[in-house]
Amino acid sequence: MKSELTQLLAAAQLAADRAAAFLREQEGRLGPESWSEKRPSDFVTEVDREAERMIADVLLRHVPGSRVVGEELTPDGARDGLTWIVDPLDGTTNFLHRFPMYAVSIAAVEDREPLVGVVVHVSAGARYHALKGGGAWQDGRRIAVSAVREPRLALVGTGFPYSEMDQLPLYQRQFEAIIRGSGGVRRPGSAALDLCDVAAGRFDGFWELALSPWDVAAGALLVREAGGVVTDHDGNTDVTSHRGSIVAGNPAVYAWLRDVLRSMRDA
Ligand code: 2AM
Ligand code: CA
Repeated sequence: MKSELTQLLAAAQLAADRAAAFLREQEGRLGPESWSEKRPSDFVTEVDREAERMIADVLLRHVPGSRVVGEELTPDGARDGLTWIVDPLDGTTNFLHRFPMYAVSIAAVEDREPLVGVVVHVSAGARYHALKGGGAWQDGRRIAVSAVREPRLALVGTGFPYSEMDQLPLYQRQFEAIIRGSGGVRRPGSAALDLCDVAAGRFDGFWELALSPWDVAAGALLVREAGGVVTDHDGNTDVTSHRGSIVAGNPAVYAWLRDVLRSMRDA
């Protein structure tokens, strides 16, 4: 099993590195005439699709019999057996504006359980990975969630609603409670990187209302292997099989965030 995971990791890293090199080369080349909107404010370009083709090609060649569920080309693919959950470009809006918070995210999942996660922060050249039972790592160094326990000292990441605007009133209530109770709130714009920031202990917690499996599959394994907790706002641990809410953090800050989110919903 261990050597199997190592092989999956090698394939995911190769695929992510290739896509990251391509994205680095393409940054700043796409004018607004080539951005298309999937939903209001949800942009995609030929660069997202080409990066996903490159990734799928490497993964399927190195791991025959596996499947790919990717944001742009195969979002509704079947998930039985070993399945790769791929976001070729997490943070497309940032990429289009040359704001440096965007990433490649690849996870291997079996029976809804992430086995391997790889995230590459393209402009920083930082490479994150986690193996189920094998810890979380940044550039070859083991990472761990923070030891901050008190909410008023916590730095909390979030993502604003961007397409599903009917969620804005609920989000604004959550935002007010968390900004009042925490040490600070940040919104970088790539959920995969936000979860890496939790795993590395820079963020003490993170929440968002609606994310897709490819935004969070790799990052969730990173957080868990770094000693943190990730669930949806109801406490369910399966965050890779459908779109839904997310809350993550070191165990203490996660517990506080979940209590706040629960009280907002019940209010
Ligand atoms: P994406 O770039 O792969 O679509 C954070 O809010 C998450 O939502 C990101 O991981 C991002 O993933 C997705 N997202 C889609 N459109 C967005 C937008 N206009 N602004 C911010 N995030 C967006
Ligand atoms: Ca994407």
